[in-house]
Amino acid sequence: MRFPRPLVKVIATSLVGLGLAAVAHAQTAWDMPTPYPANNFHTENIQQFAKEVDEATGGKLKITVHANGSLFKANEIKRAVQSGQAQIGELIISGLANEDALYALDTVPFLATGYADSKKLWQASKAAVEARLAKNGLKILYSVAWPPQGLYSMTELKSIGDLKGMKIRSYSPTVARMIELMGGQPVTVQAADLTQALSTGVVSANLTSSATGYDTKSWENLSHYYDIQAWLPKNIVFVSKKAFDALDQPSRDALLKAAAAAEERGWKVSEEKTAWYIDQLKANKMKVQPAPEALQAELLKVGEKMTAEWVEKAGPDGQAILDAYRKLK
Ligand code: PCA
Repeated sequence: MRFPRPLVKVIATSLVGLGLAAVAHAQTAWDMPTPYPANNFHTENIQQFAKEVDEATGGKLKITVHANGSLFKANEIKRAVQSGQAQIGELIISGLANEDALYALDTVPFLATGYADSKKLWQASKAAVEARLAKNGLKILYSVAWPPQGLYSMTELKSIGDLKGMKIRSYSPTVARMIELMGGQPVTVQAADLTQALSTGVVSANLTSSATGYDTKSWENLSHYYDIQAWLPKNIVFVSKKAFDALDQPSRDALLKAAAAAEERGWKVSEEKTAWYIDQLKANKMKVQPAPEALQAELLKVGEKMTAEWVEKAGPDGQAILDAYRKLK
């Protein structure tokens, strides 16, 4: 069958037109697995970041956030991005501590216990963490700290002896080590499974922030919160270098700009919301208090031991980071 010539021309022109339109609106869709619930402040910050990227790229780069370990579980997210199953993700740095001691630095107890020090610790260690992740083809976009970590318990604690043999929930190798040194039994439970682990009695104490205590309705299973302010662990939002390099320059610029804004916003919200989170624990009838003196002194000793252990593991490079941090203080 032969088409009349003018018709062929019309069809050909519109095909070219459609092709151009497709290029002009070429859309990149990224999946972003994250470990924490949708209403967590990190996740809300990430949603805002994704929205800003969408707007700044005129809809060319769409990031779909899959919160609460729904696409990949917390401990699968790094590998998923490394292997291209997802393009961007979020994780807690100290969750990687078995790969390299460097990743454990921000969970060394009592090394940096407030926001100002925590920022300095990041300043001193950021380049090394970036270089380490670059070896895996990953690029950090930004990092945000959690509120200070406290100790939740079902019973009153007077000294470290009260933790003897207790099953205590851990989220990273360093936290597990601290629990061991406190005489407890560490049980690794990711945040997404925490409420269940508490309600079924798998663990009866927990080391985490007021934020996660609030997110997981700690008061349903735990009665005491000791505000020991042991450290401020950090999350990173990171991207596969390959996916990043495949973007056009304006999209890369937009992504980096939104990331810088998210970092600033995230640290601010984390710090500002801490008091609010603690108030929520109180409002829900938890006994919120500083650790009794004896307990705090014993915990500080555990911190000293863990600092020494960290230096030994992290070697001269680690020592140099620690020295740089202490100079900034
Ligand atoms: N919440 C996360 C990590 C640190 C924190 O404050 C958790 O408990 O898993």
